[in-house]
Amino acid sequence: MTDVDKLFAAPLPQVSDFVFDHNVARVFPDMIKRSIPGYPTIVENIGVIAAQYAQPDTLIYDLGCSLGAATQSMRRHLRSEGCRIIAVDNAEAMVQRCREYLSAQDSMTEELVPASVVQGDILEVELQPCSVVILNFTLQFIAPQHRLAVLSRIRDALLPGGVLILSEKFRFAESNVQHHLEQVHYAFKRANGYSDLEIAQKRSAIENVMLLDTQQAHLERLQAAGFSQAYTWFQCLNFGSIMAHA
Ligand code: GEK
Repeated sequence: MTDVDKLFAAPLPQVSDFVFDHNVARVFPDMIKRSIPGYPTIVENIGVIAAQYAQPDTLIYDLGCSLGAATQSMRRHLRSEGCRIIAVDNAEAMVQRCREYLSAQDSMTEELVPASVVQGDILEVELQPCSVVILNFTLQFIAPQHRLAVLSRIRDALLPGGVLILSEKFRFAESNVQHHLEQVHYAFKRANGYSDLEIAQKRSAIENVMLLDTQQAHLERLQAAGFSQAYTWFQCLNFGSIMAHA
């Protein structure tokens, strides 16, 4: 059971920077579904795409896994012999719960692809040769000056034929497009039961820790990291997901 996200419902004297602590982990599934338009579709199709590109006897990484939604989806879809998923997150609260969720999934379904959860920083974790890497709304929390290095390391670890799925909240270079999509995103959040106060306080909490790029900047950076081709396979308002081929 997950709790309803009320973290920003009451007026806060001072809004601190957002952290992935136990309070967030407790409400995370509710928070992310009510905040990211298209999230359930992206997560389900990460499983479908991973099943298409996973190679037998290879590793798959879910970097910034939170509670393991993408890992669980891949385990629902993957049939490749000998694959193993490594889910990584640096937040202890997320890692703890993610392990619980994955063992619950193990107890309900037989013969799932094995998955282990590692507490570690994406900037430091050593990546072994792999066929699929997931960065589902994680790169936006990495300091911009480190993003190219992260993508280059992923590119170097991917086997020929391997794929990276990169989902992000996008910024738009044209100010009126930015304005329209941002306003509709707030309407999406209001339609999901968030008040104007919750929306405003969450926005202040996140604005220093989640720094956004345009789709163009993502595609150019992927090219600079050595990916042969990258394109957007899904977009809903100002959120989307890119596939990048090794
Ligand atoms: C999902 N992928 O539900 N190293 C490791 N983890 C990190 C780092 C880092 N340097 N920085 C941030 N994180 C998930 C959702 S949430 C997105 C991903 C969101 C982790 C952080 O602890 C958090 O769990 C995750 O990245 C981002 O499919 O909350 O909008």
